[in-house]
Amino acid sequence: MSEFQEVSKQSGVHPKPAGLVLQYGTAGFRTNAKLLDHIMFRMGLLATLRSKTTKATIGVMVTASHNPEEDNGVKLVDPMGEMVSPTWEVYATQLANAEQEDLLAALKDIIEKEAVNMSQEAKVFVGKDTRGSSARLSQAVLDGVSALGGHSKDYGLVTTPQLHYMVCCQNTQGKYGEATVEGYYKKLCQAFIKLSKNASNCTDDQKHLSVDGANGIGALKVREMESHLKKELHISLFNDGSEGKLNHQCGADFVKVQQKPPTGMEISPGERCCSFDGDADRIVYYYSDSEGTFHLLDGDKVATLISTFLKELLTSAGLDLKIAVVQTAYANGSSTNYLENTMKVTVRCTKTGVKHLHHAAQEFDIGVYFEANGHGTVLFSKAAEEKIQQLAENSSLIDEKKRAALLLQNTINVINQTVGDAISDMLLIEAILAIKGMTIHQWDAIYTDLPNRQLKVKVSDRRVIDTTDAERRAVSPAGLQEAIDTLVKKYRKARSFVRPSGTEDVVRVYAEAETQDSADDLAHEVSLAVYRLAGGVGGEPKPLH
Ligand code: 16G
Ligand code: MG
Repeated sequence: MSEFQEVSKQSGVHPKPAGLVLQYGTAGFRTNAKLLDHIMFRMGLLATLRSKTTKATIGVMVTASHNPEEDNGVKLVDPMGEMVSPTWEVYATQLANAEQEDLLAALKDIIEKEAVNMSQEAKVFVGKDTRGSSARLSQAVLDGVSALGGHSKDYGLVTTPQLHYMVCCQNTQGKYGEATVEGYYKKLCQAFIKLSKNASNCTDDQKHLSVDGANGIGALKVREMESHLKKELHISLFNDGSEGKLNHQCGADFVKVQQKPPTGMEISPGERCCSFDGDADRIVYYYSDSEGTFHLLDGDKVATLISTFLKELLTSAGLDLKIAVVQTAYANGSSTNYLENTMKVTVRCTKTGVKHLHHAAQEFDIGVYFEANGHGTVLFSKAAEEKIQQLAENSSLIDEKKRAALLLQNTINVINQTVGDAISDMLLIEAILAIKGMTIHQWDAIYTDLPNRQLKVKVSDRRVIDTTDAERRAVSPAGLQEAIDTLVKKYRKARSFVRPSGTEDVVRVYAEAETQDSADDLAHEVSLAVYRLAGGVGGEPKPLH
C-alpha cells in the first residue's frame, strides 16, 4: 500500500535514536527536545489512526508545559477535547519505542487491533507552545499526519487548553463554540463581561490584576485577548517572554513549589496577582500583605471559591443539582475539611493526573475539580446545562431566581470544560471576586491552609512503591505504611503520604501538620523511611533546617 511506503520514506527523515525508550507519561511524552523528533512524527501517525477510528478530529499539542525551555513534549487530545484514552496511551508508547525497522509492524499491529478503516478520512489539529524547538517538532507531527494521508490544520501558537477547545468545537459542529482562537476569546469574554455587569460598585482597583505569563504562550494569548475584555479587567502583564526565559524563576509551578513570588514582577501589598504555567493550563493566585508576607492561593482555594459561588447560585435559583469537588491527596487538609464540614459539599479524592479528576467530576451534575498545583475546571452534565438553560429563558421568574440562572448560564460559557485552562479560570475567578466584592485577602481567609512540605527521594526503582486509596496509603514495600502511621502520630493535625512520580524518576513525599516545623520534620522523617525501606540511592535525604 502506498501510504505505508510513504510512512517508510518519511520516517527515514525522522529517525529514532536506537535503543531510546520513552513512556507516554501522566501528560504525554516529555524530555529533552533533541530526543523528540521521531516521537512527534509517530504521534502524527497515531493521531491519524485515532481520527480514523473515532471518525472525528484529534488534537496534538507540542509542549512541555512547566518543564525547562530545553525540554519539549506532546499531548494527544481526544474528540470531546479530553485526554486520549488509556488504551491509546499504550499504543503511543509502543509506537514511540519501536526501532526504526519495526515501525511499520508496530503501526500495522495497532491498525489490526483497532480494526482501523484505512479509507476513512482523518483530520488532526496541531498546536504548539513558544519553545524554540516547537516549530520544528510540530512540523514533524504534520509530516506524520500527511504520511498516512490525513488532513491537518496547524493552529500554530496556542495554549494547550485552546487546542482542546478547538477539537471539541470541531467535533460538536460548533455547539460548543467556533473552532477559532477568535471564537474562543469572543465566547469567554462575552460571558465574562455579562458576569461582571452583576458586580455593583466595582472600583478600578478591584478590576486590576497582575499576571505572570511564565514567559510563555499564556502571555501572548492574554495580550491577544485584551481588546475583547472591553476594559472590564485591567491586566498588567509580567514575564511576557520579551526578555526572560520560559518558566525560569517564574510561572505557576515555580510559585507553588517555592511558595514565593516570581522574579520579574512588582507586587504592592494586597494586590491581586496570578501565575500561569508554560502552556497555560494551570493557574495560582497570590498576594503579599502589609508586612510583606507572601500568601499563596492554590488550586484548593480556587476550587473552594468556585464551588461556594456555584452552590449559592443553585440555592438562589432553586435548582436541585448535585455539586461535588474532586481533589487529589495533595489537597490541603483544611480545604477538604472546610468543603465537607462547613460547605457541606461532596468531596472525592482521585489519583494524581488530570484525567483521573476529570473522569470523577463527570459523575456529578456539577463537578468542580482542581489539583492543588492549579490545574482544574468545572464540568456541567448535559442535564444540568439544560435545566439551567430552561430556567434562564423562563420569563415569568422573579428577579432573584432569574439573576441566579443567568449567572449560572454565563459561568458555563466562561468555563473551558474540556480541560483546566488558566485564562478561562482567571476570568471566572475575577468575575466571582467582583460579584462578591471580595478582596484577595478575604478570599484567602475562607480557611487557613495547614503548613505542608513536599520532598523527593531517589530510589533505585520507584516502582517498588505501590499505593492504594487514591495514593493516600502505601501497600508496598512492606512496613512503609506502618512506619508512616507511627511518624504521623507524633504530630498534631498531621497527615503524610508517598507516591512514585509519574513524570520524574523520584518518589514524592507529602506531609502536613499544625506547624511548619512539624510538617518539615515529618516530611524529613518519612523520606528517611522511604530511603530505608524502598532502596534509596545517592545519599540520605537531608533535613531542611
Ligand atoms: C502532570 C499532570 C498533572 C500532575 C503532575 C504530577 C496532566 C495534564 N498533568 O503534570 O496533573 O499533577 O503530572 O506529576 O495530567 P508527578 O507524578 O511527577 O508528581
Ligand atoms: Mg501545563
